[in-house]
Amino acid sequence: MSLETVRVAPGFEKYLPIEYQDLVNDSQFVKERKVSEIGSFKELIEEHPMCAGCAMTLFIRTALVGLPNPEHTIHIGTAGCGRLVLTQAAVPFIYGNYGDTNAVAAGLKRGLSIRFKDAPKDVVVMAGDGGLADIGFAAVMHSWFRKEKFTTIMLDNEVYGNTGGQESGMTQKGMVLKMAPTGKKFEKMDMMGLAKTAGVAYIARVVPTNPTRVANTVRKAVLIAREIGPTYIQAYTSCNIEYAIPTPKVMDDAREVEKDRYGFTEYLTDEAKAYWEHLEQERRKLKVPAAK
Ligand SMILES: Cc1ncc(C[n+]2csc(CCOP(=O)(O)OP(=O)(O)O)c2C)c(N)n1
Ligand code: SF4
Repeated sequence: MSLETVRVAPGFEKYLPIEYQDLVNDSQFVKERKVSEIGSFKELIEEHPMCAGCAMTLFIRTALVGLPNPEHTIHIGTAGCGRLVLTQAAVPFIYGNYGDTNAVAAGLKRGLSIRFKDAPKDVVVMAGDGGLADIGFAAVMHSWFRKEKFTTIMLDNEVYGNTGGQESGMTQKGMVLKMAPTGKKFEKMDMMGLAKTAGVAYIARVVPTNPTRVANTVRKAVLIAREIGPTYIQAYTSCNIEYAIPTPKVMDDAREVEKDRYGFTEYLTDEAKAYWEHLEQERRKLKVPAAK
């Protein structure tokens, strides 16, 4: 949880793997990074076993750049494609059973707040639409109603990708999938609306067509969760395998979906808005440029 706890004795640093040296000397652990700098610093994730062209990977890669304090962040994930990337990142990861990510995150966040009163520890759940809107639905809703202070990010590929194409509550009505051969009979769940009803402090919907926006949204969500209450990001992260999107067309699909039905939206409660304005003022005073 802290570089200090794994700091090697002076003089021995040079014997550690180059990956470790880069991480402690030239990554987000040392200073805040911008999406536009990707390629010129050591990223928290560099390798993964996801399908070629998977938009979920692009989303997670840029989302990680937005973490305000990765050294003191814990990710909670579960079965589903996203954990294949998250488990490779230089951020501690806890594998919740499928369906209980938000219960695990709530307990963890509360424990961390007691143990580290003066040092904020950020907890971020990243899981699929099946994991959050279907099997984990109750735990998600209760973490929101109870105002648990962590961020939930839904990797919404509108299908159970990892298990071969079952419909989820987030699949669009009428969609035919390998394991929904007669087409989905119900509407896509309105998780944004449910988040609002539950009093979630910051809610955003994004598509990874604009990586800077993804990183900024994650930063905002994590900072607001730290101080105010639960935050929720719903990210369209198409499954090119189950939706048969040719790899070179993945971003075309993302742009079309964004234009048609998944435009960037954000909502803040009054309390979250006031807190965010305060943070922005402080940032301006310190003359720290906004991330780009
Ligand atoms: C309690 C439980 N039920 C079912 C499964 C099997 N399972 C593993 S991944 C998965 C679907 C994942 O879909 P989603 O959460 O939408 O993530 P994606 O793979 O699409 O990213 C299921 C049903 C499981 N691991 N645990
Ligand atoms: S199955 Fe779909 S969501 Fe999973 S890694 Fe492949 S393209 Fe991505």
